[in-house]
Amino acid sequence: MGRTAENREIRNIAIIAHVDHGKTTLVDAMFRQSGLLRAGQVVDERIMDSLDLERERGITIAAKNCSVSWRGVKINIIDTPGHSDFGAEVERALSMADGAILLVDASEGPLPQTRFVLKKTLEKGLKVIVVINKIDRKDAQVSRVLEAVYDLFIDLGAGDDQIDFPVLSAAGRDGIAKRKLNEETDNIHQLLDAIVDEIPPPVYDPDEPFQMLVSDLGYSDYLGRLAVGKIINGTVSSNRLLVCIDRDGKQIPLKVTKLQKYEGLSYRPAESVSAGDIAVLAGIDDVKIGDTICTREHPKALPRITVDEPTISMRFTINDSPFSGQEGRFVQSTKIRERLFKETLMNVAIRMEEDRERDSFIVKGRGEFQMAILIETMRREGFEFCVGRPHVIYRYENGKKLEPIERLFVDCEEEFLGVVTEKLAQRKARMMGLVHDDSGRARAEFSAPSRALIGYRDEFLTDTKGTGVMNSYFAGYEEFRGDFNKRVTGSIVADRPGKAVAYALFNLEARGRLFVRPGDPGYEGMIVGEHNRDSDINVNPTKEKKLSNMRAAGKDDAVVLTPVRPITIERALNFIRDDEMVEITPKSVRMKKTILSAMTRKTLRPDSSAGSGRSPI
Ligand SMILES: Nc1nc2c(ncn2[C@@H]2O[C@H](COP(=O)(O)OP(=O)(O)OP(=O)(O)O)[C@@H](O)[C@H]2O)c(=O)[nH]1
Ligand SMILES: [Mg+2]
Repeated sequence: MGRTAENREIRNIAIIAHVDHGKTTLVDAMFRQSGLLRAGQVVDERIMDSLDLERERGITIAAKNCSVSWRGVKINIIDTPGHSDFGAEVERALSMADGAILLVDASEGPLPQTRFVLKKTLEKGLKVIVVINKIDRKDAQVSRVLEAVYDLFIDLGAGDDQIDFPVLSAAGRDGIAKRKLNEETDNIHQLLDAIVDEIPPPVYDPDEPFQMLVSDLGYSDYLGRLAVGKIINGTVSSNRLLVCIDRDGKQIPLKVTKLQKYEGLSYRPAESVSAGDIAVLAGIDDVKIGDTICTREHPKALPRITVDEPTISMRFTINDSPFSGQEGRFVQSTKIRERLFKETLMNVAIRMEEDRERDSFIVKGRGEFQMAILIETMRREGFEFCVGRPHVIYRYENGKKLEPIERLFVDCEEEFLGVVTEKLAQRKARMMGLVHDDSGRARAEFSAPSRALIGYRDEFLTDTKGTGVMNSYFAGYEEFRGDFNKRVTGSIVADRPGKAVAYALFNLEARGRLFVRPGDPGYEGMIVGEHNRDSDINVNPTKEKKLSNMRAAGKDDAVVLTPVRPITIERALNFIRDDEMVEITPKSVRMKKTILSAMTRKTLRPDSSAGSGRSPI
């Protein structure tokens, strides 16, 4: 073991919490009050949510770095997502941090993802500052929530010094944070002080040569690929000859053409960057997250970033519908492969395998929402492709089949608990706990197979009349709990090409719920609706009324159709079955049978009309 030294000019913190507990909003307050933004400067809310999809959905998708300066100390901040599908982003962010701010909503208390992110942080031995946030909420219960946080630390086996965490109460949106709940303040200075005083500065070994762990990749139009990471030891300067050590231990020589470090929201050129700080290196093409960048003279790899294994998989193929190539710029399999491969480089949670036999790609990740975001991102870039139904990834150990299991927390009005519990029980979920509170709400905890939850959220919201809240975290693999039958419905499938016609749709309404409107183009094998029964039916949505009777023809225009809810990517992924796919283009989301011809479907699989486990939407 070498010597250790501290870089007291730096603090590296990750901001972690359950989804929506106010992380990104708190970072805004840090920007404002550390002098980064001019007084009165008008900026968007949640400045760090810079991706289009983050702004549209109001949620953080990727962990991102920024920095503020406080009392002469540079604080590198990593804002992380709270949605469980993006949990790997938190694990990646923690690889750059020496401490974490755990935000907990003052009314909701610790929720499943609070547990997940705290567990990862404690496992790394990082110091935590607890911030009970949103104390301005009328239903805030600061002391009860704080008690629950202590319980959580104990439950997760926190060490004594970790349990001895500093606590602040905050209203991030109002820019307030304080140690004592009843003290008056109009700023978050005490929080910034706590970061400087209580989060340990990064330590390094002054005798070791330069080593940096690549924790993020960026891209600049001028500089090309950027490698972002914490400098673990030594110092780096521009134009140094270095090597990058990859997963297999291979050393790839490289030269840093430009060296930068974080300053506020972006990065600025730097002569050199020293141990403990986060550097942004340009000039390195062949680098991946988890690689070590070090000197050619002393190449020594750091432990790679590890993230939980993917639990779900989905098939991506070229768009083989008759409409293929009409709306997208990138349609070829080579382009899709290239794009998915790029995703695996930038996104530690995503893996990709090629299935040459079926000219398709198996993409693995953490959840349906994460997949939906990847699909949406690709279609906006101009891609056209098809995807299959998400499947959970099974494992086999000692001859036993194992499946991913989630810990599910349901919060709903008591009157809906019965139906929720019944449906979950049908899906092999087990109730682990139940608390009734005074306000007539029930909180139930289940251990549920991940496959039971795919596509369940919509149904849950319907069953609880929109008032239920459900949250889950991945608890690990357990023995397969056996098949289960869900309530099933079939598909209403077009049997020919052509535009849908009001008259035909009106007559089809009795058969189920429709997805298309009059005038929507279609093709044979396209799914135009959800059948009320558990079988598929082939129909003609283009059928016009015979114009033999003038009066009747006039009436036709007056047909009133039930409004059609637009098909979103998430809805489509929840809806399709194993023999169906979603067709995605920059302009459209359509669902179709994998085999388009009704005749071929019939000959290949005479029983293909039987429903196979779709829940109604
Ligand atoms: N009442 C109240 N609401 C707040 C406060 N801070 C944030 N919010 C609101 O909470 C919601 C979520 O805020 P975000 O900052 O996006 O939360 P987040 O933790 O970054 O969310 P994810 O990154 O998606 O996990 C927004 O509607 C905010 O306006 C606060 O101090 N008080
Ligand atoms: Mg956020």
